[in-house]
Amino acid sequence: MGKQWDLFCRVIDNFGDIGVSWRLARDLAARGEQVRLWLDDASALAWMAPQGIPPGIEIKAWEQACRASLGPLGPQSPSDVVVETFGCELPEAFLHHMAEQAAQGHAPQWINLEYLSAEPYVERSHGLNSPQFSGPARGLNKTFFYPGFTPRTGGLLREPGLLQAQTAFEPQAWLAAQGVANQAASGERIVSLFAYPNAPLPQLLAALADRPTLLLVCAGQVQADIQRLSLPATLRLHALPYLGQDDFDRLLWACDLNFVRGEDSFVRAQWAGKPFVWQIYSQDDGAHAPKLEAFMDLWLTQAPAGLASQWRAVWRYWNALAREDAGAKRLALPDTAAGSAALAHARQWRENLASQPDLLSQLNAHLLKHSHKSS
Ligand code: TRH
Repeated sequence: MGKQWDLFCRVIDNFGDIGVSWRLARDLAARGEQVRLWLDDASALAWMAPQGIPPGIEIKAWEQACRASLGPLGPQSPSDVVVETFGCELPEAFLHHMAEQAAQGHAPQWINLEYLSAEPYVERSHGLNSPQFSGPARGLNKTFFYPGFTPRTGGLLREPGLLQAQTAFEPQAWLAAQGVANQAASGERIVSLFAYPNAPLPQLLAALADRPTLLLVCAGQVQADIQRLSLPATLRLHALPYLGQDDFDRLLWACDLNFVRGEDSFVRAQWAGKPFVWQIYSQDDGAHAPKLEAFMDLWLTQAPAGLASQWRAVWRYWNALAREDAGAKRLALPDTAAGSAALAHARQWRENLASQPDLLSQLNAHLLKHSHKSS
């Protein structure tokens, strides 16, 4: 019997919070753990999880964890691990419940799962403890767990069997199942688009006009916006419905180039081993600019110089961080076809990441190492 996990997720905006939490919950359940996933808004699961809720996962309403009458979660299922995603702040009633458990000699291990970044502070902050000196959780300890791209971070979510599933994947059959006509023989480039509404769409269309292209556009505002623009004659546009998370992954595997955003699709694009362009979640204080640069520095370390400068220009342009530059008046995409340097680099980056332990294995190792301190 696995551990009992309580995962807390607040949907701030978009789908990243629930997307990451849902992946983590599924990965836990697949490894035999028991998960209660507490959500303040579960509506996105209707499309993200079309097969329903797998055994081992229970969806709970956040509101229920706020009730003082929550009571013990049951002697059969006290929390072993509590995960607060992205500093979402646990309800006070639940903190009381954790303290009660601790008083009975079963203190849950408490993890704050942080946002993903390649910035240097991540290695410094990963694994830091925050002992609680006041409030309902006094006496408990919270540990900061940082995902990341290097061995001194918590790594990335990567469920067992992911790379094998990709190897067995048949893109043409998958595309046909989505109702996309097969024009592989014409040498058509296949591109996916998942972006924020401020992306420079006309410039993207211009950049894609140089060869026959199938553009698979994800559901949402951008899909409506791009359909109002005039399309190059060489471009076939296909509007996708909201896909289940597994099919979203397959979309990335099927394409020659993926435009992704936020956090979870950004990670999945890296696991796809295909060239990609990341649109970072923009912050009012501009904190996204150094975050984008830090990732590019790491990601491009082993890329050939020409490719590295092409990618930097494309990514900065796509993120509105260099449109004033003389050299970046338009989006100039690198070649991403079979045999290209961009594809070789994407594969080599994936290999580098896959040589590091995945996030959940690292989290479990951390919990095991520290379990004696909290029991
Ligand atoms: O939706 P996002 O922009 O989420 C963002 C980021 O997480 C950001 O860091 C955070 O601060 C902000 O939300 C609040 O992009 P992201 O992270 O890629 O999440 C999208 C999720 O939706 C991901 O799990 C993939 C999933 N998805 C599908 O499953 N099917 C689909 O059709 C689409 C379009 C997305």
